[in-house]
Amino acid sequence: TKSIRDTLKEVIPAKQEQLKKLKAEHSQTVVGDIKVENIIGGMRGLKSMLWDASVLDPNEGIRFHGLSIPDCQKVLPAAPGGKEMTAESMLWLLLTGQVPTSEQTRELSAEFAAKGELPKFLEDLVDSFPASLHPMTQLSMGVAALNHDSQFQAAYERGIKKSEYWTYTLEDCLTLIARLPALAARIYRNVYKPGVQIPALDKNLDLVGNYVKLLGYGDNHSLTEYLRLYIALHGDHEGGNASAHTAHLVGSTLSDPYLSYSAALLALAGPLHGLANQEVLRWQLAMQKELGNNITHDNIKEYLWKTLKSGQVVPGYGHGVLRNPDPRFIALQEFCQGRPELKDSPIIQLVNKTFEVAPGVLKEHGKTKNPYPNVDATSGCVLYHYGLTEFKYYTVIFGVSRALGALTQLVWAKALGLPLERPKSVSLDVLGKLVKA
Ligand code: AMX
Repeated sequence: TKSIRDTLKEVIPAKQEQLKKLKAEHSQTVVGDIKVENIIGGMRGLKSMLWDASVLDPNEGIRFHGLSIPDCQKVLPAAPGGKEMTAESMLWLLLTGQVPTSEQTRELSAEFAAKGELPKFLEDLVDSFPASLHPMTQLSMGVAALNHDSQFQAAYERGIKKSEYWTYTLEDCLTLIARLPALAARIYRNVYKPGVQIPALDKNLDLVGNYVKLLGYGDNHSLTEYLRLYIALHGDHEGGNASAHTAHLVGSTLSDPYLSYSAALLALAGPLHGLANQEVLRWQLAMQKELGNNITHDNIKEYLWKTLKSGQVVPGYGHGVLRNPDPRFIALQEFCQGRPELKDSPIIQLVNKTFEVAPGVLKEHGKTKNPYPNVDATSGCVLYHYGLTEFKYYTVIFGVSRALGALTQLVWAKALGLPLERPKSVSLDVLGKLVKA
């Protein structure tokens, strides 16, 4: 079987050619206008960066190299004994644009399991963190420290040709992905289950299978399948979102993949981004507590208005780009509907009922451009049902997942020779002059 390295070697030249042609023939072609609203409005809608692996359509949602989420669920290989697509399958698709065979993904799983153990100094570092340090801070620090073994950094110091950057970047990215489960699980155990022995990686398991095992839930097949789906689905969401964009920006300085992704994780830790799933759960549990046994549409509606009138956002609803229910939300809902143990769960039923009411309320409220749920409206609530109730940890799982897309893009940025990112900023006075000119 062809390895991921050989597959990439084959697909890179065509993309390099495509870029070269665009550069040669269209460098000066205008593709859009910059409006004042873009400059003062967080650059929403401004088409200004290259990101090849996924494209987000406001109505349809995300496509990975042209494949929608239902397409991916159909064609991407599952783990032995499972039905859901794996992290390895999604990574292969993101990196190469091709659908791997089961054999190819299994080889990748074996490679990840073989090199996924943490260096001793890193275990000691993570063990020295106080349990009160936010798990995302721990994850970001751990990922940064893994750059101790960066092949890219070592090769750069030695002096390498630009055309070789991507190969060392790829090695770092694969090693980082391999080590993320052990790092993320160690943080979980230290913070929430201190003193419990963490098992070794199982050479026969896929990345997520091992992650769940190390977390201590290895005998829960349903949770393992949920996390396979969750981690594949959250793998990439275009390049402009805060974490992906951060990885890209930092990587463009030729910082190595560990440092780039460490920075991205700090962006993911914000409540408007990756922290939203924990906010949703907190909010849904508070609603559950207040409504008690009276969970009716009218009572949920009233609770929604109370949230909005107190000046808070409804967590899990709205999106910077999407203008319809997020297909990732739909995929997770369908996963729940297909499983009796989840269908009857009170928290999952409450998420469903909220979904039936919230879009109407948000439309009436009239502020958000998208009154529909994003993936976070359900993702954390399902984890809660499974007994993974430590919601400060949820963004860490998101962080394990988002590595797939953000690291893919670091490899491609090097393969395509993308330059240092450096947009031009303007002062208020300059902007004032520009609008008069
Ligand atoms: N509830 C109430 N008001 C909302 C809202 C919501 N869910 N979503 C947006 N609004 C408000 C905004 O606060 C803004 O109000 P303002 O004009 O007073 O500042 C107005 O509607 C317009 O915002 P927008 O253009 O529709 O959204 P945005 O692109 O600025 O922000 C997002 C997008 C996701 C940050 C926002 O919808 C939000 O805060 N949602 C709740 C938090 C959440 O679910 N985040 C998860 C995002 C997905 C992810 O990264 N994981």
